[in-house]
Amino acid sequence: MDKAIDDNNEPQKNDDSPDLKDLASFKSERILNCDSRHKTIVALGSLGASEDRCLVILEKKAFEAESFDKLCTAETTLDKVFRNDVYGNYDCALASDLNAVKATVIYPASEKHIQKYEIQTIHIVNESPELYSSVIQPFLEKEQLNLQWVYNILDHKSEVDRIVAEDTDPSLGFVLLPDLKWDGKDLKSLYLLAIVRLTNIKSLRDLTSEHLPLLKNIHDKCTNVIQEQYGLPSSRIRSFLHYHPTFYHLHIHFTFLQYDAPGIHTERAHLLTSVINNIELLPNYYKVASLPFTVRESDKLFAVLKEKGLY
Ligand code: M7G
Repeated sequence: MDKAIDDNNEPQKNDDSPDLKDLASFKSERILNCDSRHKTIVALGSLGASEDRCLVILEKKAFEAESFDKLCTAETTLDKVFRNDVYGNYDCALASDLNAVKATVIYPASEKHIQKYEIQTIHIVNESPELYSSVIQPFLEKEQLNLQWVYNILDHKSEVDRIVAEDTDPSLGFVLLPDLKWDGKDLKSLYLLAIVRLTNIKSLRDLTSEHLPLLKNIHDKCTNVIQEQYGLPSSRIRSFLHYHPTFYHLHIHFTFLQYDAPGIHTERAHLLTSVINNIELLPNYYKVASLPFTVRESDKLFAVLKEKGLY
């Protein structure tokens, strides 16, 4: 597998590190983000005596309508805040098994992981093909995040039991599995990822008519599997690519349409059907189009763009 693009001085995962059973060994140094809308908190710290940095991301889980009855028992206690006319306002405590929080631990965490989760001022860049080839592409070649987790999935070294569908064809193939962000259960937040087998397509920018069979294969097979396994027709699924992605190995996101998933905004998400259509209309569309993307003020790329007088 081509790993040249992995050469980025990131801390490597220590495969001997045990699975965590609790967070007692996590020492928090700084809260990077606390988002009341998405009900998430992100802390930067360390684990035990290690000097490596660790990120802990906690996210309150959504309710499940089917198990609402379990929420209304004597174990659900109410503490009155106020009552006014017909309005009663209470602090409510649920039994711990109903109050689970999704925890993501990134360890060791690189500077890029930290930047990704830290709340930031962001700007839009309208990336022309010339800007891409002269500035952005050379920058990306030096500054990419490690893709080992992607190769581990493709090589069946990690997350094998989570694979939902697989096509082993060397040029049309992919692996479809739940995204890191999805627990694999709650259909209201369904989030799957199709990772292509080809290792030479970095992003949307690299796609041409040569890749239409791959894109159509992924679209058709993944939407069929989602219909069969989760009962959701393609009309209820949002399939899209990010530009720029965080990880430069082509992958396609599949989410439940009514889920306000992170990263679905117009400045970043490109619907798979539109991508296919654009390439059908113009085979080299993504080579000649200006593509917007966002950059944070703390990104190294922002400093590079500033140096070029673009900000
Ligand atoms: P992206 O478009 O490169 O950027 O998507 P984003 O992370 O800003 O969205 C990469 C996708 O891969 C994201 O949706 C991640 O949640 C997901 N992802 C990242 N990692 C490290 C893993 C992993 O180890 N396993 C799985 N299943 N998904 C991952």
